[in-house]
Amino acid sequence: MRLKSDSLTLNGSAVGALGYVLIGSFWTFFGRWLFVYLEFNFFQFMNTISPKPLIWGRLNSFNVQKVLFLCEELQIDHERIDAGMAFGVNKTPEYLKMNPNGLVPTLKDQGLILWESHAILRYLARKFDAKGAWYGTDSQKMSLVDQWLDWTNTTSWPPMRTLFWGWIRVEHDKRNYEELEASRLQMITMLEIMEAQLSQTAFIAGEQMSLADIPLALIAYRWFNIPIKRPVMNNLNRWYQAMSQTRGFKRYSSDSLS
Ligand SMILES: N[C@@H](CCC(=O)N[C@@H](CS)C(=O)NCC(=O)O)C(=O)O
Repeated sequence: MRLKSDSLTLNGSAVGALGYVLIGSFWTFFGRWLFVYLEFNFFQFMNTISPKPLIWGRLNSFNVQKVLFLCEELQIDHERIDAGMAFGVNKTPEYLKMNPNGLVPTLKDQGLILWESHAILRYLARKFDAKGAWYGTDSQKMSLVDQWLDWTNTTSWPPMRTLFWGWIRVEHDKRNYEELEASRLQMITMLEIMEAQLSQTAFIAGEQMSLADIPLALIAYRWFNIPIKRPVMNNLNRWYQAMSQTRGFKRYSSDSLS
């Protein structure tokens, strides 16, 4: 009788354990996906009834930080959804429908879906900065801002990206130190170009701070916060001090790098 009841208890526990395993596996495989799906649709729905711009992207992303920096400067009321790397989301079919690159950031604003961080910066400046303080109002000023924004993406970020990943996201025993040194030297060449410009103007595209200073300040933050040798550049330092006093920089670029 006792034996029978023990074996009944055992069977009950086994069924219970199996239940936990099944529920656990279900949650691991589908729960997170379901959560992402519901969150995604909730924010999409809210965006149809509220005019706030919606931004997908994680806080430690260089390209997302550019957009958030400007939102902070212009005090743009917005919603943000974590996406990218550990957060996932950016490879889901729903996200890929919006941004086929599967990268962050993506912006949704009143039916407009926009990717490419610099396109988003220009859009937000045109829409929320009526005086044109950040992008300019005449075509010459705007073209200079464009020039430096393009230069950042094509020329200045690639070596900094290698340095940043190598020093911050790769274990020390797996680092390619030769590649890191080559990127450090390339970065010095880039920064000398900035130093020369900043010896003539207060900011990179002229006498006023502009959109073009935002990505470069985020790059400079990375440059000054990795353990490398840096030549002294007085104009760059003066400009960097000015940039680090801005609200956008203080809010989105003062955390430790990750
Ligand atoms: N040219 C794009 C590049 C976007 C990009 O490379 N984003 C990175 C983050 S900085 C990304 O999405 N990485 C994949 C991930 O976070 O999962 C832009 O300027 O928006």
